[in-house]
Parts: sequence; C-alpha cells; structure tokens
Amino acid sequence: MTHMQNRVQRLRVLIAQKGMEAAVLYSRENTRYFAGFTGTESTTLITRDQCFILVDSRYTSQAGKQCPGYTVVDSTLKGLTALSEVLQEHKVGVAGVEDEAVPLSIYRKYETNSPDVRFLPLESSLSGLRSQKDADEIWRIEQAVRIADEAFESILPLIRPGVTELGIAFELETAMRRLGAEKPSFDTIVASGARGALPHGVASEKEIQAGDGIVFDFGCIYRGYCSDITRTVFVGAPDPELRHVYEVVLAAQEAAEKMLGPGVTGSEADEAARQVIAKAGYGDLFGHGLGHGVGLAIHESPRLSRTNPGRLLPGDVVTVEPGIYLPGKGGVRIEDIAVIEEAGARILTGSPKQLRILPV
Ligand SMILES: [Mn+2]
Repeated sequence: MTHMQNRVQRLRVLIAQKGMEAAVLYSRENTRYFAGFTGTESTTLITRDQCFILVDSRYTSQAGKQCPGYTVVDSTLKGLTALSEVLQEHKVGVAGVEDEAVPLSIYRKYETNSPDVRFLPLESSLSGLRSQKDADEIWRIEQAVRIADEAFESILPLIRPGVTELGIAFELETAMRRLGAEKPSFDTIVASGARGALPHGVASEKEIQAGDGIVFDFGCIYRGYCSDITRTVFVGAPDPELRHVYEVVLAAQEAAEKMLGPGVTGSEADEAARQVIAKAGYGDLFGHGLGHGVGLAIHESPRLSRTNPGRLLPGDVVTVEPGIYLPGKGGVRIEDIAVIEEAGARILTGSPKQLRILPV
C-alpha cells in the first residue's frame, strides 16, 4: 500500500466509525495529504470504495498526474453541481465536511445542490489523522527548520538602531527563499521594544532602538511543510527585568522539552512550563498555550495546552513556546520544534538559545 492509499484507508475507517458514507475535502492541507494535489482549488470526494477529485480546466491534467487512484472530474462548466452528481450517482446519504475550513457560501451550495444528503462535521477528527508524521514528512519539516535557522543567523548582522521591523522581516523572508523555501509559513513577527509585549506583533514601520528586545517569530514552507521558530534577542544592554524574564522563559521552555515524550498529555507539557513561570511570579503574563502541532498547516493537532488531555504519540511534531509579556515594557518568547520519538523528544531547532546581545 502506498503512503497515500494508507492515508485514505485511515480516513475511511474514521468515516465508517462516524456512520458516514463519504468525506468531502476542501482545505489545501487535507487535499494535499489525502490526494496529493497541490493546486489552489478543488473538491475531493472519498467514498467507501472510490476517490474523486473535481477540478476545473486549469487543473485536470495536473490532477491526473498528482492523484493516482483518483477519478478526475472536470467541473469547468458545472461547478459544485458536479459534486452533487457524483454524490447522487454513488448513493451517498451522509457525508462528512470540513466544517471549520469551508466558507458558508460553499457549504450552502453543498446543501442546496444535494437536498437528500446529510452533511456532518468532520474537521476536528481529520486534523488528528495528520498529526503523526511519517519519515518523509519529518524530513521536510527538518529542512524547513534548517532553512529558518540559517536565515535567522544570516540576518542578525543587519540589525542595528534605525532599521525598521518591516525591513528586517523583508531580509529574513528573502534569506529563507534564497535557501530554498517556497514562502513564509505565516506573517513574520518582528516585535521590538514595547511591541514585544504583543504576543502576535507582526512587523511594523517601527525603528529598532538601542536597548530594545526583539521577538522574532517566523518560519517557512518547504515542499508543503511548515517550520515555526521564535527567538528573542536584545540590541544593546537589556532592561534588567527583561533579562531576568529571559532566563525564566528559557528555564520554562527547557523544562517542558525535557519531559516531552510518548504518553505525556498536552496539558501536562503545558503545566511543566507554566509552573516555572508561575513560581517566578509571572503566571498571569503567560496567556497562551505552550505549543501546537506543525505540519502541512502551521497550527494543527496536537495542542500543548491546558485543554488537551490527549497523550502524545511517536511521530507527533509540536512547538514548545512559552512567553512572558510585560505590558508597556516588552516580551520574551522562545520556541523550538520537537518531534516525539520513542525515547523522548528530539529538538529540531538549532538556533542558540542563550541570551544574545547584539552590538549597537
Ligand atoms: Mn508557533
């Protein structure tokens, strides 16, 4: 059985368990994962014994090549009525849909075109099917991580008072592309000075000033797979409290990485980092969860958070990213990517984590 047939097989087991006769895939991530198709628009239908991919004339030839085992349906003139025809022809009565990814306008077309089909939510379970990565997926993530590491190291000498966050983000993204990335995996965060207290401070026109801490949170896509890394560096001598906070965040991050492994729950991992931060008196200033799965999507299963009682399994790839945010002053976050293995967690991220002070 090929990788792809194995994935489709696991999806079929899931839909059967849920009493569904088919799954309709819409998101690019699930389309790529279950069908191998990389085009920008398509509808995939997987029934109990057949696979269909509906594309318009831009993609019929590409889908034919990328999706062995799939019947390619040309939807150029029919649009989504092509889906209702296949559903009817194959007597599908109950179909699972990607309830979080499908726009309401498209969902309404599913329903109006196929009044006899019951469409049920499938999304949260689908993302779980992608969480344990195979060797090829892990290799792609490793490449995406290595590119991000190298790009970061290469732009550090350009950082000095007077350059803007946007200028730095441009250099970082350009460096990642030069090293082979397809594109950034999300909007690059460069949050300097007081902006560092914004956990998601995307790069702005603000100029770097002497004494600023800078939170960099960025990543790239390599052959479809994402990396995600955060480092906080200082330009000139840091504020004494931020310097202390840096050591607390690093200790929390390392405590979590140390205890990660198969069988550990998402909430236990989160708690390991949270305890270190709370003990230091900053418990209220770490608002987000510890981490998330990474793969074809930048955020996917499993979550490392207080709300996830699920246990980690070998092959899970997760971020570990505690942070402390001091309103008006700045913030510190440190993030690695880890792959869960039988013996524990293997950290993929290579960028140094000891406190870094760049010259002014
Ligand atoms: Mn992240």
